[in-house]
Amino acid sequence: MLDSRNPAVEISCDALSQDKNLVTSRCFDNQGSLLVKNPLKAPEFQNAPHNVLRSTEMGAAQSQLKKEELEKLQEHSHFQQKELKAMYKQFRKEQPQGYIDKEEFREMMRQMGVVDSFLQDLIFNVFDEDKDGGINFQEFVAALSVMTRGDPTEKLEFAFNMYDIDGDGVIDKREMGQIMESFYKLVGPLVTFSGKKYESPSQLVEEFFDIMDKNGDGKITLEEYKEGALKNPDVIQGLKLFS
Ligand SMILES: [Ca+2]
Ligand SMILES: [Ca+2]
Ligand SMILES: [Ca+2]
Repeated sequence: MLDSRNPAVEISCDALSQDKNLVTSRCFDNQGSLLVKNPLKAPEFQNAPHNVLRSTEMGAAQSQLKKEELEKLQEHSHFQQKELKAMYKQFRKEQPQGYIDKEEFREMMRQMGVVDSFLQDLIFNVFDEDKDGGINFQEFVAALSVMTRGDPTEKLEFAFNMYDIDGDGVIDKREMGQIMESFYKLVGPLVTFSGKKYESPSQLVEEFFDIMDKNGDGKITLEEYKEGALKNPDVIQGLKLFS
């Protein structure tokens, strides 16, 4: 959430953890659209991720997941096998090629109201774990699992990976500056940090580094990020894209 009054970019299905049939009844409506809680002013994630669940590894022609693939996905996600089966079936039907490319993902994001191409790419990059330019079924499941059912540590790592744009293992001020610029374009001045309002992205970046960059080297490591997040939950609450 960016702002408790305007939780604009929270992308998750509501109350997933309580819903045993989340994939069909909660996450996806009758048309196969992913229902998104609090999208960026868009009511739902229309026509979206049934385009997503494609897998090159699992084979375009494969109509069902193999037993060992299912077990592996279950092991590496918070989804049950029957949920994974339903997700796979639904998405495979729509997209036989096995992955979603960046343009398709951008279109999905636009439908969600994420119109900023920089933000679209940030989100794409964190989904595309192996950085091959496509999101396969495993990558989609992994990201959705963290976004909807991940524990706090998983979500922190997810956010960290998104902010670490160049993937060098640290967040620097340039990266955080780019991100805050985009957030500002999206939601306007942010209200974070116990209600304090920040009039410019750079002001927020400086405050963020003051709090998070423990050794003052201008870079935030995952450890610093996690530690800072634990000590300053409202900072992270204000900055994380997915809750
Ligand atoms: Ca990929
Ligand atoms: Ca970096
Ligand atoms: Ca540091």
